[in-house]
Amino acid sequence: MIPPKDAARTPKLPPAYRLVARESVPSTMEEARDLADAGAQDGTLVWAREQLHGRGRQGRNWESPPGNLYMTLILRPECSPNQAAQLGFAAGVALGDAIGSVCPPLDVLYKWPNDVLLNGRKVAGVLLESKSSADGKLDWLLLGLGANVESFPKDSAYPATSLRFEGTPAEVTAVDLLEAFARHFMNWVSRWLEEGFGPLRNAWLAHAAAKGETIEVRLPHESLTGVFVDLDQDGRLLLQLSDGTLRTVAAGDVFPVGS
Ligand code: BT5
Repeated sequence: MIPPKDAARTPKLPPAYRLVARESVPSTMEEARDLADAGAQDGTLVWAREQLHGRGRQGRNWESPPGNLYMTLILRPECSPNQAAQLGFAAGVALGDAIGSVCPPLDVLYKWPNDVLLNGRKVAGVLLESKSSADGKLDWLLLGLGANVESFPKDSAYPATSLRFEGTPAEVTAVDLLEAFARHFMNWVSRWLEEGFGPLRNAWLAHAAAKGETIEVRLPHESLTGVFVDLDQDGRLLLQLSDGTLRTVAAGDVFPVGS
């Protein structure tokens, strides 16, 4: 008989990663930042079973009870900070691949910039933070990933979901998802290093949510409504406004119109 998988086991990651496993932390971002500042090497991955103060972009809250996946990866790619932001797409697509490899067939879509949706609801989000030296060279990039395996908040700004809610059997745990993610992410990073953003951009666009549809993009001081036409070569959103002009958006929050 095959023994039931132990949800409490420690993840086994490919040798390119160095796992730092924690039970409970305020946020894996802070843990990773301290390690990065102390010189931790590329591939150091901070993983926690729960976060007490998990955060999203713009200082928003990220609900982080035990059972879901919370991790931050320290990366030191030799590229500009702008190019490094493309790794957020690698995280989204790698998580989509990971879901495809450990869960029953699910309708995975990517929501700009780096969210992953299941049946139209957010299952995962990515948070990127970086530090550059005075000459503009990237020192480190922190890639934070939160993915809902067991539970999700009921009152989020964008409707949320979890793998379990979408029918993934109880045997599949956050540890399984992390292991699968780590493998796929590594492959996408190698491809990105060798071939640039093109293949990643294509993979993302092939499952992009709301492409060709009218969307609302909320920016810090304004809100834009237009058709999501394309991603540019750097991963920025191209939006066609009602007067026909094209607007390039580097950061913002996408919602269906009128939501
Ligand atoms: C994100 O922000 O989507 C990035 C989330 C990154 C979380 C990871 S967990 C590991 C690492 N350590 C951290 O402390 N953070 C990273 P954003 O697009 O700003 O989404 C935040 C918004 O999503 C919130 O304002 C809520 O409305 C909603 N939300 C909060 N918790 C959620 C959850 N668990 N699932 C889905 N939506 C959530």
